[in-house]
Amino acid sequence: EPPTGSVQPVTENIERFISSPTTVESFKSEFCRQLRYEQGVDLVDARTEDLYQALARTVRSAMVDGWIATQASHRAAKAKTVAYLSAEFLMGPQLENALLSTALTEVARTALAELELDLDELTAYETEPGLGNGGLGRLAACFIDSLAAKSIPAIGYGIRYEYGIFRQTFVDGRQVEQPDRWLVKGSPWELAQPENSVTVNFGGHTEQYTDETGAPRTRWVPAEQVLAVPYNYMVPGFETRNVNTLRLWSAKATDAFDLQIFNSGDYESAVRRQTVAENISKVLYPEDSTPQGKELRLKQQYFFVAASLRDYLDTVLRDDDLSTLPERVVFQLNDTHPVIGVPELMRILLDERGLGWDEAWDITRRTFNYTCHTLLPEALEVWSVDLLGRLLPRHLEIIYRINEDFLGLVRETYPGDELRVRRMSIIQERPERAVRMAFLATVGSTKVNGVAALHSQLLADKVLDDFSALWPEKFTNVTNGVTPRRFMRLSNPGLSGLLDEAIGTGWTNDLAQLAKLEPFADDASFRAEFRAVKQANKERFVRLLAQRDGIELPADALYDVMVKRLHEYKRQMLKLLHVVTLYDRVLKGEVKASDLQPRVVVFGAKAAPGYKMAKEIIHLINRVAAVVNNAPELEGRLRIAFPANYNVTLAERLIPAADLSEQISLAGKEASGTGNMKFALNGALTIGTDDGANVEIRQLVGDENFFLFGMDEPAVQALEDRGYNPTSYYEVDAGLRGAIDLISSGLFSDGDRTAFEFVISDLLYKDRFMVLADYRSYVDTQDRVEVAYRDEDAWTRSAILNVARTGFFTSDRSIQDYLDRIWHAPAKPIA
Ligand code: CJB
Repeated sequence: EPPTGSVQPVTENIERFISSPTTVESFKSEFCRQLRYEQGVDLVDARTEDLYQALARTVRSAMVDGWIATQASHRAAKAKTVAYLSAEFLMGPQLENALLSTALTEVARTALAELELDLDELTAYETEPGLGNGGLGRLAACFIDSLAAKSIPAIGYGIRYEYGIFRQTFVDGRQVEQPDRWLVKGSPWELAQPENSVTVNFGGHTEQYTDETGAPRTRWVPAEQVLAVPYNYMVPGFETRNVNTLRLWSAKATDAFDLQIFNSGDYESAVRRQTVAENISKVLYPEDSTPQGKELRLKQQYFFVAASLRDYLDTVLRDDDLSTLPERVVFQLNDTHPVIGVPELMRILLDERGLGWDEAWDITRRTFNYTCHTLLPEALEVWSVDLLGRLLPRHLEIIYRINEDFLGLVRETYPGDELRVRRMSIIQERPERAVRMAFLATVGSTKVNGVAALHSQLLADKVLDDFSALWPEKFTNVTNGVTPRRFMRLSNPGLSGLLDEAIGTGWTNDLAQLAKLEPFADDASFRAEFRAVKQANKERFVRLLAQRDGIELPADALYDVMVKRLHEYKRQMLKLLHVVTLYDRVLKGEVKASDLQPRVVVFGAKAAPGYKMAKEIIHLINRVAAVVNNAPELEGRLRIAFPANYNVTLAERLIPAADLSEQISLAGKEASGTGNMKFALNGALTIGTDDGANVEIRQLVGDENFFLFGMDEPAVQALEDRGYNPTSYYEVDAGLRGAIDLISSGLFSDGDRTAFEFVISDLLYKDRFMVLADYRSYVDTQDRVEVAYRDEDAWTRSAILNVARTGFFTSDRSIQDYLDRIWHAPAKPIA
């Protein structure tokens, strides 16, 4: 469409006048222009910061043509769009990925070298945007990468938090959180579009009135307004010209607030209200899987969802007729955080577009789909009716009506079954009246999916069993995946080079081709090369950790890695008990230190700031590390490294260096896991329970290439039903007793025997996640790992087979499954 107003374009094709920096010469020129005219510094005076900013903006400008063309082409084609609604996008560093996707890595390297600058040095300078907590946010980032790579019209919608996930530091071994001020120097990757800002309303009341036709209608009369300002991030696809959009919203006070400043005379309180508005996008809530039910959090959710729906309908779609909406867009709900979008779309269709209830409901239900990421009951969001009614009165009315109709259907289907009606109600009555967001999502969506085969089965059989009985066809599975661009090609250039030589370069966007690697497992010279790559990756990681954290490690050791959020259900305590057991055996003279397989145990984990047990476990790990790492008895053969502030940047260096991947959650608790996939794809063997996607990994790599231990989900259920008594395990197992007693002895706490009572007494008397029940199986399996690792050839063979057999776990395949089972949105590669 031509721009409105008096300004007319001078030509259709402005690309005649400008060109994107795709050659060494033009790259150099754009870089210098950025440095001088945008950063305002001369090359000789430029600091690393200036150079990085100029470089990033140069690369960004190389993506703009594709980005503009993608939007124009998709609009012209009226292409069906996937709108991925997610409160988190844990993107990781952008520069390398943008260079890879634009195929400009070598151009940039050469251009910079000609200016006597080093690409790798500038790459290392980048601070990542930490706009997510963990798996759920990183999955969203992998998904938008794959959507772009597959040329699917897609938009990611989320929040531009001013402060991302906190920066973790350790003080005396305890976690201390520092604010993540990732935006203080500005982000070179974003394009603000304040002219496309939209208004989001809150509070107030509703009114009934009759419209021109005499029909009764409702309108929402809100009390507060906030402006949502879009910031666009380009999402380039690998080996396609398509560049999709990630649109993150930032909250700003509206003019209404400014007017009050003029009129009220109460300047201070007017400014204070402005701050209140802008608080909405201030900070990412750091609780992973444990929603706190805070008012500001609900405001965040409605804020970004309302802005996104408004943006999609008015700016992207620009279509008056919404009756075909389900053919034009699919709103994918990434967990329950965006579920308020269901009543929001209903409100738009009913109150703004004047549709009748039935038609509005039909459109809404056909437009939304819901992905559930958990099985933990405490992770399922509920919003008190009180709070929701105060903040979003019209939405609460709509939710009540949805529930009324839905319970009508339940009564009709199961006459007289009032117990079932109460169980299935979207509104829970106790402990307080509240909206069950997972139920609202299920009722308001066409499809509901879990994120691994076991998880989807448990969802249908346990968490949402009544719903799957009512609507079996609604439930499906899409096993998670990870992007091989970032987590192989970029993070593991050594392995990538080997793969390119062995099987060609096609694997990067067709990961099933990894199967061609299979015969190389039996090739001794290939195994030697594979081992050399792993060794070089360890050395690279050792150098990084020395520089980043001042941690000195041997590179010649089994690298045993457990990185993920700190959660009791993930069982970092089980890993720690194993380490303490190894130490205890040496102290007791049961094992000679010289017989120990040299091992470096790496932990990386952030705890939610208010999660006491998780923080105590972090403290305990650090205290054990301090003793073990300096214990003369161990002769340096057992080391614990717990670098603070594990993030995507560190993951990219650590995962390629790992030999052993720890995936040891209690069976039935980890929905899927995605770290497990990244490790296997980088040639680590897994020690794991039959949980989440571990099940599928093991099926694919084969039992002989996977260290399975512990109870499976039915065994866990049976033990729970029998009554679980952790102390009984302590009493009969001398190894377990040794480890626990060593912790209680004060050895790790300067003689203070009570220092870790909070953790230890919970283990002995409660142990909700059955650490003690799985201890023996875990430690015995670790002993098998140690033996297996000593057989270099057999181990390497298994590692290669892990790579060859896990191509299934590319997020490209996940996206294809979403397309086939849920979205049905065709690819639209641009010319
Ligand atoms: N997950 O990261 C989160 N946060 C939540 O609040 C709930 C679940 C994780 O999502 C990942 C992506 O689906 C899963 O792989 C992981 O098992 C799950 O814990």
